[in-house]
Amino acid sequence: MHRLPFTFVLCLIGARLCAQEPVVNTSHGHSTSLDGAWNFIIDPYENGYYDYRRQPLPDGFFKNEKPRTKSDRVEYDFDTSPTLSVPGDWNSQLKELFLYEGTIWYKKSFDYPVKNGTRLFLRFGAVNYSAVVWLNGEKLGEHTGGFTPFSFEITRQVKERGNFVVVKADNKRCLECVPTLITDWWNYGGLTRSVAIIETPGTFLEDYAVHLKKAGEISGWVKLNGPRLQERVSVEIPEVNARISVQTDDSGSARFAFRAEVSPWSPDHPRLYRVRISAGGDTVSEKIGFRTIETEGTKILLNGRPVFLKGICIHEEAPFRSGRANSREDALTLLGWAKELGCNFVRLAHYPHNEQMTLMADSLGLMVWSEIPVYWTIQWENPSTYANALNQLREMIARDRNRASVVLWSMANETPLGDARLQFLKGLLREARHSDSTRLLTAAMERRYLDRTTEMIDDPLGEFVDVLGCNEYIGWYDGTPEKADSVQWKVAFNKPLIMSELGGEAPYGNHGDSLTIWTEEFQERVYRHQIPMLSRIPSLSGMSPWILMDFRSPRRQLPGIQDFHNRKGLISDRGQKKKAFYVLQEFYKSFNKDH
Ligand code: GCB
Repeated sequence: MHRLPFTFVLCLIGARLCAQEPVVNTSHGHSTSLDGAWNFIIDPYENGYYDYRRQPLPDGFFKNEKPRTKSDRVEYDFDTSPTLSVPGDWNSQLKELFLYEGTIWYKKSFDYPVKNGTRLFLRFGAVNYSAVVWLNGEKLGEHTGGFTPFSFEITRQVKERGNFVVVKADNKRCLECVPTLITDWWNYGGLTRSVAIIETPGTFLEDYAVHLKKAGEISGWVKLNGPRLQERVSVEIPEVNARISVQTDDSGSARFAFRAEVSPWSPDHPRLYRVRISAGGDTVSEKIGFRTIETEGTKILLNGRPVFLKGICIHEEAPFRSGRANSREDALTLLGWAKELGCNFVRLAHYPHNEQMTLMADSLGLMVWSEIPVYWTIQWENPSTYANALNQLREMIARDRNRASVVLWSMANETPLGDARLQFLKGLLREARHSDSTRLLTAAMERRYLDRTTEMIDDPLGEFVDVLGCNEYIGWYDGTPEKADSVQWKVAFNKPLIMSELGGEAPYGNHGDSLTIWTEEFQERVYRHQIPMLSRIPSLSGMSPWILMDFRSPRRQLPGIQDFHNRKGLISDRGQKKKAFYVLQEFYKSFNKDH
């Protein structure tokens, strides 16, 4: 809850990391979209930023200058430059940008009916990877991390007419970045998510949490931002006639707890209630579900009852067209397929997905694993890499802390053992626990062989998470599918286990016998041997095979088979279901381990 000092510390560690501003959420009533066509300039040499000695330019592209006389030499012009659609990655919009990694400048003009007494924030749903933002030629700030929202206050700068926002977006990969140089997904660049101006009163509800503490009891907190921090705050759930009023302290914070007979949210019953919070002149209103999630030994309990997480992994890849998914329709298609598969759970890999996904998961009834892109080999000893990961974690939680669907925050995927890595991840776990005690914490870990038929899960990180995640590829990277028949699993911790990845690749429509690699029949065979093996693991509390739909990856080039796609999807990127889809569907529809 102590957002400002915390942000300040982070910004000291990782100087360029953060917009030192609250992540203003879209639940605020008045929001004006800046989505649509933005002019752009491709700038691989960063001409708009540095001079020829690589010194910062005082009059860079951010000034959006026009020649004043006919003799003036200005070598760029946003207004006669082409446009890109926002939200949208640049790689999928222009052939020349398919493999582009570097800087692109974006510009959008707008008018705004300025009102006295209100505050304005410019909010970006996400920019991959780093963004520098100017309004009317004045720098607002910078942000690092490609998958989380950020905002800047623009109250002072906005005029009635002729405003222009300029964004320098840069998706160059780097060793110290999060994620780092190597991933198995496409490095889609640009303003991949919506941009909006959010209007608030002078003092507004910066952040709040409303959760089910136990049956019949709601608890939470609010945090105000502005000149009048001591206010009465009311929280109400009109449908059940429940309401409380509390007073904030001089830091603008208040905690509350009150009785409310809400019916709990679950995948079978994804009940959401309109919740209204008012403080001073500000009101937010959103639909929130109420549930509890905890562990007991090797079980996961949803609303106090054991639940088996029947899941699937998903990348934020757009169905039917290429590129990043970003709309409500994309979310409905992807999560609709997960429902059809028989899932009650999805792992949103390997970074926070756009907010339509968690909103849709709330309303369709799917539990969610949400993660930050601490993937493979991060610079564990670099303090600014740590500050960056911590900031992404903080922003992920700030955006989705009121989504009932999100039951697991994951810190990392397949990271190599070592002390620096353990300290790094323990730090992230501490932060996640501190800022949100209403979810379980996990990480997708690796396993090792004790002997040819015994798999061991004993990563020391296991001691610090609530739920163990483990990726394994028996039958694909690891032996034949039949190898699964004799493998036994040992787990060093008395905790629930989710097999967070497994699978094999096949392009849709590539048929042959089940011994022939890359065929749908081979992929189906992997699943047929995995399922009985998994069913023998007593502490297994869930699974999320890899992956719902094929996705683009620069690592996957095999012509005619992969063509820059990881083909482990159960569904092709054109929506065609492969044979393995039906194997998993049959298992999920018939299996009931919730006891
Ligand atoms: C993994 C990674 C995932 C890859 C997948 C694969 O273990 O976690 O990002 O895409 O394997 O297909 O190899």
